[in-house]
Amino acid sequence: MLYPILTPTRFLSDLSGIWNFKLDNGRGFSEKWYEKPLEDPMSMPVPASYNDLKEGVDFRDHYGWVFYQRKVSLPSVLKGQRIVLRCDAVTHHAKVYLDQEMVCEHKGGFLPFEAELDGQITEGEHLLTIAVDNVIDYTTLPVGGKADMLGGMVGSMGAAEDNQKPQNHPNFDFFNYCGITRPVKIYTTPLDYIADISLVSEVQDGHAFVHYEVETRGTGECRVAAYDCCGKKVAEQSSAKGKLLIENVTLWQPMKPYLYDIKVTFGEDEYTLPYGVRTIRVEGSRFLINERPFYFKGYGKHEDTFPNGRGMNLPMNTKDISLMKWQGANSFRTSHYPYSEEMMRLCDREGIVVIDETTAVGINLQFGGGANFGGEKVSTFDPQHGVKTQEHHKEVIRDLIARDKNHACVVMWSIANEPDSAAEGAHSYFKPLFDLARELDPQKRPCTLVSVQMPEPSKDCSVELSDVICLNRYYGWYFGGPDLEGSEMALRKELDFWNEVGKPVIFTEYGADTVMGMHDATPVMYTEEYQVDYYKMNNRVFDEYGIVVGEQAWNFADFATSQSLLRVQGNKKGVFTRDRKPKLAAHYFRERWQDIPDFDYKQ
Ligand code: GCB
Repeated sequence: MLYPILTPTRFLSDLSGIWNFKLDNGRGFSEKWYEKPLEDPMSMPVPASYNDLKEGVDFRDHYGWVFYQRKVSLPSVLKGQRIVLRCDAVTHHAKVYLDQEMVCEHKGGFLPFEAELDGQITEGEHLLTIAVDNVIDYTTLPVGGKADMLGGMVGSMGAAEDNQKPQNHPNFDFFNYCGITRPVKIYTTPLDYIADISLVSEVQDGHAFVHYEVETRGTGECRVAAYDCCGKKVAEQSSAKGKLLIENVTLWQPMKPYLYDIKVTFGEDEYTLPYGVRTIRVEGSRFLINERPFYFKGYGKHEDTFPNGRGMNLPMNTKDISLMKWQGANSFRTSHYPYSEEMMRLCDREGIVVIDETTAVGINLQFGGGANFGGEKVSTFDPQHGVKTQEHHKEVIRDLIARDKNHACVVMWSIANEPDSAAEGAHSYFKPLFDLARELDPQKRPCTLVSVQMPEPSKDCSVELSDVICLNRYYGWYFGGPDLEGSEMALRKELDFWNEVGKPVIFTEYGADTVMGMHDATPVMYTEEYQVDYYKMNNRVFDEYGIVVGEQAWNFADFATSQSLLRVQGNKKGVFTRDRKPKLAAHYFRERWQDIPDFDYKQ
């Protein structure tokens, strides 16, 4: 799937701005709100999550549908073009109407979808309405507890049982922000057009073959050319499938990015894709980028800022990458959903390495001791009562790879975060998903699932399925805290097990909640000093194991969550605060990471 851009043959209009907005009162669809201008609408920016933009619990925690609306009209010069409406992310379920007609519907809140409007959009003004639903349950990704039961990761006791009002019960630890969180755009192409481009690099003796495949609709001649960063043509072919030879190639390297422009023309259509040439391979317990052992230094992140919620925030994305570079970090994971394409393009140009995660978080009914299903223990993959997400999970994998397959920054697919991967049925659930990702990715990147801490890691289906073992571990916090000595022993014991498995290991989460400004001479939990000691202990152990090829602290910054006894106005495991001020640990990591090279740190 191509990112929409302006080219000599394509027009692009970004519909970002203030839209009309209304919470559904249960009659939005029966009264067909999409057919006429919304009555007494609120003002709402697009893109943004709506939750933090008006006051009050009823607004922030609204359950169900909301309606966004604006007028659109297109210049008549676009007549005769193919006209496409593109929504980059609508969380979690969208119904899109143009005047009286529904033009498309989409499930899943973090990937783009499109509708062709050629027939519908005529001269004059049209009413564009996007109805958005935020309901999560055990058919959606991310997963929510059953709406009619107590649920979620941290179930509450008592009063909530008497409240029959439907609510979301996220089975995950981040606020269920929703709305139109990324831009809505209209773009055009000629009627015969370039539908997709897939690129794979092979590097030999300083030269690269870029294997390409252009998917087209209609008829026309296809030409593909590569330009270097000075705009000089370095290779050209005239077929829809083939390979470009780039002599004396400059590779895309972590922290030293280099992008070629791959320019495709087909009939009257033209599209240019920035592309970094690099290779990825796992060999034994090493993760090779351009054939050199890479060490991941960085974070699990969130798209989470105030008051945007999960709404795209280009300045904050830029700031985050700058702060990571200031520390010597080189990578992050898109926990726990695909991030905006703007962020992925930024990482390509900044040389940041990305582990790209699907929306599959919460596929684990063990959280809260099973309290999420009214206290009844339900096995996660129980065919009758367990999650019903596998088909949708496949769709998400398809759409994620379709969107991100050409990004140089993406070095691995994360199929899920902390599923119940040692449970009965986990292997049958995940094997087809790994197979699908491996089949669909033209670059054949490694695949992983990110494992939750568990008593018997040998039962984790990740041992067999993952190319790289990704561990979320909280030795010294949830497990063993505040006894860092005992926690260190337990961590070593687990790593001895992984040593035998022999695959590369990345710690994709480890962290301790820390309230900025809380200090003590004797480090106690929640102080900035404890966070530093916690990380020192964990890092000391990682350094002793050659199989550990990466450390990604949890989390880059404090972030919003549902309310619970364990969350103090959100999750405070950030190494930075939510407004990006460094805690002590940020300075500690800065010292550590500046001394750790991107390559050849281990072995
Ligand atoms: C985890 C989850 C992450 C949570 C984190 C925590 O294991 O993957 O989403 O936020 O723990 O802080 O508890």
